[in-house]
Amino acid sequence: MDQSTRYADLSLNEADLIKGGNHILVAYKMAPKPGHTYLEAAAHFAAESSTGTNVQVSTTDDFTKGVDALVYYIDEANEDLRIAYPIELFDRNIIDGRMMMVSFLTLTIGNNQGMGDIKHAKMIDFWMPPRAIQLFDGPATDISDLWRILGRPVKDGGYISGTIIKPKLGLRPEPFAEAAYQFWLGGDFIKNDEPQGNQVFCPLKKVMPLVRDALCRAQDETGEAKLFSANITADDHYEMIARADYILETFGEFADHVAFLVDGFVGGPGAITTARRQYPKQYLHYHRAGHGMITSPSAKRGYTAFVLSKMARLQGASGIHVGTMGYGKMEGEASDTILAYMIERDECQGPVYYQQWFGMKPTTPIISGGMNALRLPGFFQTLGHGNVINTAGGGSYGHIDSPAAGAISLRQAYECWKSGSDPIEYAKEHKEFARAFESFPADADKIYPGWREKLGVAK
Ligand code: CAP
Ligand code: MG
Repeated sequence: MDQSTRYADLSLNEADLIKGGNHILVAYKMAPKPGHTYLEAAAHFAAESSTGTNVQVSTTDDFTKGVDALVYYIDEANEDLRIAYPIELFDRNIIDGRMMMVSFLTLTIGNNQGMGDIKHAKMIDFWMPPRAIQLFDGPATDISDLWRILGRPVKDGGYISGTIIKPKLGLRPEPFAEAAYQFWLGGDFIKNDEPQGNQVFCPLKKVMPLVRDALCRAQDETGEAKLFSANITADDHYEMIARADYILETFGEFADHVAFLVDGFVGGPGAITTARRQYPKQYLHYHRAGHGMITSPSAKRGYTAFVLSKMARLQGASGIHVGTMGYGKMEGEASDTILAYMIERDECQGPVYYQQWFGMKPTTPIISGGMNALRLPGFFQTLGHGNVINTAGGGSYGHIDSPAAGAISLRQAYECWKSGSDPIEYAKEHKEFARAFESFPADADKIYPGWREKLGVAK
């Protein structure tokens, strides 16, 4: 059934829709299956994403038609489909009237994923009107709260050197806490790896007291504040709360040094909002493990990593992993800087829409995935600043001298970039950075050809 007369209006002007502020606009890359015209498939897509189905229903009235999602732009050659969703379509909390991410997803990336007449559709951008920005939680804390604890300027406080306790799983409480202590002797920030929680060989109630002790000893030894991002992800809301409460009680006087890590993609919007709303004083660290199933450029459905990052800020993530702009081990490229700029700035041009955030707190770009000191200078050059959290697991625990040396090499890489120094020249004066070349020789060969001769390191 061709529904384009009802669910499409190509006379609508995007600038007018933005000025009107009554719609959430969404841009997709969509292709219909053979045998369906583009506009007909697009209109059915909009129907299934709002008020319709595949046939007319007798219960539709004029009001219903007034909240139809409308296709307002198509460019078949580029698979460009843009839809205007009336803001009234989206579910609101009964407890406080706020908007919720699960409703945004269930409409804009719900039944329309897998329709019989759609070959593929992937969301590449969306625009939130001012009213929606007012109605999403947004971050309660941001990187300035961490800089304050670290004793740094709360504006442009700079690079936070971090790691992930490695190996990813398999450490019992004592070696886990020792790994943490060893890194904290040189670095700022440690996170649980995304699957670490309450495994039987490392019970949370045994390991957290030891991690707290390691944090205190490292603080005493270095005279510097240390931070820990504790994974509280669980299926059950009350399990998350039990973990968070126990961790805060355990860290006691240093509870403000604790961030909460939530595997937000696999955990879903509810897990993020549990942490955001139950613990607004704690930095909310959004780990995106699993996102690649739909955000990978090889995936033609779902949404992009850019869209995920933008949704995370709306939901209230204090920080989210945004990749390494192609410098690390995961998929990514230099143009991914847009993920960082969109979540840290108060307004930014996305792939399709210009988004204003109206003072919503920024979300920190968290840089992770195969990073080490050698890869960082090029990364900072690409991003253009160092106001990020970097977590390097292999880049710290793989340093041939020690985790602390690995941590120090990360910071030295930042200082090297910030000072505009040549990395090889900088390495001649900074031992831990120099030893990173020997720790990661394949990277050194690739990024700094001839480094052995220049640094006098024998094969
Ligand atoms: C990195 C990491 C992170 C990935 C996630 C891992 O470890 O802990 O989970 O960075 O990817 O388990 O691989 P390494 P992203 O530092 O040892 O690579 O940040 O792109 O979401
Ligand atoms: Mg990990």
